[in-house]
Amino acid sequence: MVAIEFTEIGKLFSSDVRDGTAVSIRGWVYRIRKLKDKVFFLLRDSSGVIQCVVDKNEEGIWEKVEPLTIESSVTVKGVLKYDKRAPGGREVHVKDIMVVHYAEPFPITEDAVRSESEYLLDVRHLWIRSSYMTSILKIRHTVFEAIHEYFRKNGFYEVQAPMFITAAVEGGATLFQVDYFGRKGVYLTQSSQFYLEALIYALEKVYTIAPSFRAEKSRSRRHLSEFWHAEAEVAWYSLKDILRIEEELVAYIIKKVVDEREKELKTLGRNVDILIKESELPFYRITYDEALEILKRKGFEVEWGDDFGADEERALVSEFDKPVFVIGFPEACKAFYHRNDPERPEVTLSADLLAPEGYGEIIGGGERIYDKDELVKKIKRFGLDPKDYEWYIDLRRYGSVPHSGFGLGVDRLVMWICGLKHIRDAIPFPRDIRRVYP
Ligand code: NSS
Repeated sequence: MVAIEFTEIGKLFSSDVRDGTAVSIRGWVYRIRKLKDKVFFLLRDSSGVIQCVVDKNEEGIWEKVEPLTIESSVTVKGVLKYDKRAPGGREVHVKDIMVVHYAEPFPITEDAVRSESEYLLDVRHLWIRSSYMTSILKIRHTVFEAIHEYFRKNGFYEVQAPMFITAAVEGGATLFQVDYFGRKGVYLTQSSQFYLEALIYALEKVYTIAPSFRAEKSRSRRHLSEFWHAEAEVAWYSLKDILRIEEELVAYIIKKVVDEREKELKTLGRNVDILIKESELPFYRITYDEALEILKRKGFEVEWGDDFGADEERALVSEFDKPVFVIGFPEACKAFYHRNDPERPEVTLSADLLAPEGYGEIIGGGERIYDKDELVKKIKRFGLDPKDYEWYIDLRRYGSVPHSGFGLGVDRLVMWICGLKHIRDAIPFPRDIRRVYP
């Protein structure tokens, strides 16, 4: 058998493919329109969509095309024609077709799509083929690529941390317990941070991209129970140093997406100019105290020491046209590992990065406690048992250094970049309190 070369459908729209070129393409039937003497169907592959036309006079083809169904898989030989009436100005006149699989009636109807129903989540394994989801998935791909690029260009080592762990990083309330060979006290990780902290003593600048797990008991537009976490940790770095890395990283990612994914952003109806403006450096920096003043002015009943929820964050970021760092949260708002400010011990040397347009927190980070006694005291102050954190405390026994790090919620970043209403569309197979299927 002679191997046939197939052209990517997206490439058929490039200027060097001339009218009248013979082409072979393959893919899935996206839409069909059957007339008396012609059948039009849109064929899609991962690179694009093109209209195909079958004439009734084409012998041996008509019988194969008449029973075609949405999502049937086919290979097509034909001639590329320029035609203003076709979407994108080009179409393929089919000269031969092989139907690899006649699909059963596709269950996703236009009504289901319009209603944006839960049903689309039940059939997520099929819905990911839509142009909406495909555009998001391509942007997400570019986001991951940009994260790796940024860190690698800036001297970070990529590392991997375990997913089975024995003590909470971000508080016991959202821990998933697992049955680990019958042993108690084993959980899914909430963050790779503590392992990155161990690794800086070998590699100084480290990062990882991995899932984190949180038993988030409420449903929200921006929480998943399994999310993708890009985390970095750097020896010798202060809060100020790490904020610079955070903003550079976010700006780098957005620039790459804008450069390489304009078509996908447009498909999603995302305003690219706004994104470009939003990624201009530096980002804004305000203190927790200033944030509190803004919220009070806007009528929120918040007191010093309160953490901000989604509503407060939305109100805050509406004041800014770029991301904003909120710096110096009170001790009680943040996990125990945050270093308290020696000049003002009631606040931590921490910062959240809030995304504009109502999206809110996408990064949490700051300086870590590096003095052993200070750490043990704070663990106790938080009602935790130092025994559970023995190896972590150990890091403060052997050449401890000041260090800082952060965690970026990649799905939240994708949600913002794509302009999505709900985080679950930012990830192919979302997991939340109600959903572990498909
Ligand atoms: O809880 S965080 O604010 N911080 C940490 O986990 C640190 N241990 C990270 C570090 O310094 N290495 O979470 C960090 C980010 C947060 O800003 C969100 O963007 C995202 O992780 N995040 C989530 N995304 C989706 N769903 C859920 N449930 C979620 N929780 C946090």
